[in-house]
Formats: sequence, structure tokens, C-alpha cells
Amino acid sequence: MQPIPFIAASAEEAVAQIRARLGPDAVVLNVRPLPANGIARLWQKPMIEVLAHLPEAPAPQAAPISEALAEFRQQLNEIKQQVATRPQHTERRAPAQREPGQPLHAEQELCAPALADSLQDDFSIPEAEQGNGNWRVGTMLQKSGLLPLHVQSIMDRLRSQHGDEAPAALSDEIKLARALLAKLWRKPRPLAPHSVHALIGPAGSGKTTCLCKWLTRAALVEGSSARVWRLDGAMANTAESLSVYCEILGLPSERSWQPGHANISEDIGFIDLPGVDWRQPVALKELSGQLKQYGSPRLHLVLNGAYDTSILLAQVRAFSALPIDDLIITHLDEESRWGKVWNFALGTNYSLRHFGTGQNIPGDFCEPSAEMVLARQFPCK
Ligand SMILES: Nc1nc2c(ncn2[C@@H]2O[C@H](COP(=O)(O)OP(=O)(O)OP(=O)(O)O)[C@@H](O)[C@H]2O)c(=O)[nH]1
Ligand SMILES: [Mg+2]
Repeated sequence: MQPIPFIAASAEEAVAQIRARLGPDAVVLNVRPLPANGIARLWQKPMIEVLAHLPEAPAPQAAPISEALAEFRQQLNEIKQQVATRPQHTERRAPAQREPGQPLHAEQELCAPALADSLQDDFSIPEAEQGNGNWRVGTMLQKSGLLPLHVQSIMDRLRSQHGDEAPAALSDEIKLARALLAKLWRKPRPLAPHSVHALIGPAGSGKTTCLCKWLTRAALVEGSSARVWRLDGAMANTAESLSVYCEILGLPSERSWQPGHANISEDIGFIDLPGVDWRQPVALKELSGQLKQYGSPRLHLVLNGAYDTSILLAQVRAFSALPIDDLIITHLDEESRWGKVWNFALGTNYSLRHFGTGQNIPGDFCEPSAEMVLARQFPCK
């Protein structure tokens, strides 16, 4: 649906307009102050323009599965060429059976026993399929970003539930894997009313950007009252844009914390802090002490999802010294292998609260679900 501009004098007025026209599922794409014209600006209240739309169901993305099949096909072509250049081998082996003119599917060809036999010394089984009988979905899971450890645990469960013999069709294997993964998804805890939330994490992971997105959703879509603290840490918090953004939304933002601030009358409070060097235990200890002064707010660890999984897990381990509630994964617009997020779901005790999928404030922000991630991993059900 095309974005619709709403012009209002306040955040509350904008919410009322958006709700009346688009309902509660509306997503805010942009907010900007409107300049008052001429002399009228002396008495006119500044207006804001809010762009909102109703998101459509995400279009299935064909890339990951077609990439996997393209790779299968490429491997197959290489195998065929190797067979063609070895006449003795092909004489000994019977060709795979098929009707004349019937197209060969890559997976059928790879599974044809005669062909597989003839290539035993040339064709190594992908790591994810070793010891997994004729199940093929493990390779797909690994290619979509799951660590081999988690792939193996999924494959072990699939085989113990459904037997060593994989279903004939790859699509049925995928269905079983999807159903199993969906059961392993952990939902984040509901937010307590009047709670304060601190977004913490490594430098530049997208904390302030996410805070602005979350704040706009809370204020403009859910109609909540909100309050923001932009606080310094070991480094100064230079995110001036956050204060400007709060001004546009007409929300209070403060630069210092006073005793008693933890008991807020607003529906929700947000603390923005500068990034912390997660490789330095001292820096994490300092952050921990600082957070205690703020009455131990709810902690959301913000990580750049485009980083390598080994770095992400090392960051989770470092920050787990703090009482983290859940994770927010950003930069997913820069990552095609969304299967990576299962490494958090399966390899940590944390749930995933939000995904950031772009630089736009306040758009490109969503509450993830197993279905959403699986739809990206396996666009064809
Ligand atoms: N592509 C993309 N860029 C993002 C996303 N989230 C944030 N960014 C960009 O990443 C950069 C850092 O974002 P910030 O929100 O300032 O990060 P931060 O964690 O607050 O940074 P520090 O406070 O300096 O630690 C900015 O250029 C953002 O526009 C995202 O989901 N996708
Ligand atoms: Mg910041």
C-alpha cells in the first residue's frame, strides 16, 4: 500500500488520524516537522507530517532456495563432466533411469544410486549431510546460516521423529524442518507497563536508530506516552539527532539521570547509551554499575546481524555478564542468510524482540516471528 501523509499538530493527533484511517497495524515510515510559512509562524503551532502505511504480507523471496538449487545443478554439471572424461567408469555403471524427455531434477540426479556409486571418490558429501542418511534439508539449513552444531541437532531430532529414511520429496523435508524450527522459537516477554528500557551493545550496532524506531511505534502507532534519556557512558553520547527526534514527536528527552527517575508515569521509558567495547571486561563492569544507578532497567542487547556469527556469539557471551532480557538484531537488510538468527534462538537463552532492516527512521523495524524467518529461508513451502 502507498504511504499516506498525515499532518497533525502533535503526536497524539497524528496517532488518532492514523488509527482512524489505517487501523492498529499501521506502520510509520517517516516523521518530519513542517516549516510554518511567512508571518504565521509567529503564532502557528509547528505541525508534523507523518508518513504511514499498511504493510502488505512480505513477498516470498526466491533467492535462497534458487541459489541452493543452482549450486546443486552446478555440482551436477561438474560431476557429469568428470563422468564424461572417464569412459571406463561409465561403462561399468548403469545410467539413472528416466523417461525420455523428462527433465532431471538436480536432487534426483544426485541421489541416483548408480551415479553416486561411480563418483564415490570424487564427490564428497556436504558436511551437513554426513551421518544424516539421505536427508538433504541439513545442507539447506547450513547454507541459510545455521551453524553446523545446530543443523546437526535439528537433523538428529528430525531423524528420531521421522526415521532415517528422508521423505521422497525435498519439499516434505523442508516442511518437517520448518515445523520443528517453529516449535523452538522463543517469544519475548510482554513489556511491563511503566517500565524503562535501555538499549545496550557494541559501538555502532544500531542502538540509537532502533530506539527512535521503537519510540515512534510506541508514541505514534500504539499511542503510548514515552520519555527518553540520552545519557553519556565512558564516552559522550553524541546522538544529537535523538534529542531532535524527540522534539519533533513532542516527547520529553533528558541528558541526565536523577534519583527517582526509574518510577515513570509515562507508559514507557527509553535509555540511550553509547556503545561499549565488549572485548574489555572493565568496560562491561562499568556499564553494569551505571545501569544499577538507573534502577536496573530492562536490557535489550542490540547487535549488527550482518556481522559474522562467531563475532555475534562472542558479543552475546561478553554482554551475558549483564542481565539481558532479549536481543534486537539490526542490519538484516544487509544479510541474505536470515537462517543465522536461529543461532541466537537455538544457541542462547535469549528471545528476539525486534529486527532492524534498514537505516530509515522510523521504518524498517519489526517484531520477528519464526514464520517470518522461515519464509525468508524457504520461500517455497
Ligand atoms: N543498513 C542498516 N543500517 C543501519 C541499521 N540500523 C542502524 N543503521 C545504521 O548504522 C549506523 C549506526 O547506527 P546508530 O543507531 O547510530 O548506532 P549506535 O549503536 O547507536 O552507535 P553508538 O551510539 O555510536 O554506539 C548509522 O549509520 C545507522 O543509520 C539497519 O538496520 N540497517
Ligand atoms: Mg547511539
